[in-house]
Amino acid sequence: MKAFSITLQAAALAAACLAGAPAMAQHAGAEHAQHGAAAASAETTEGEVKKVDKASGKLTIKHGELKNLGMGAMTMVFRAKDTAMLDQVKAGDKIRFTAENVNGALTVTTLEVVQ
Ligand SMILES: [Cu+2]
Repeated sequence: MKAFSITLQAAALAAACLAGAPAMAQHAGAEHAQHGAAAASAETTEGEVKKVDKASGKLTIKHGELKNLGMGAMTMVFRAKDTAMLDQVKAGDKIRFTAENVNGALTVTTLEVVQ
């Protein structure tokens, strides 16, 4: 009976590890994208600027799907890679941008206002 319950625990542990695997794979992918060669392959995504916070170097974007981050459409805060980006946009602007996971911070790495 004791051996049986230990086997169950081992199985539960294995299941937990498997459940964690896709998230780890995603992180590896995002980190890989930071290496120069793969960075260019990050697709641009359409978004709408909701808020620009120059003091904290962040901007809120209502964005479409971000395949490279495994993210669906949502409104969220991103860090700006370059604070100069924050001078290029204002709330209400339609943009095309690329976002990457830079050291754990979701960061807008390129940004272009759509006319
Ligand atoms: Cu998002």
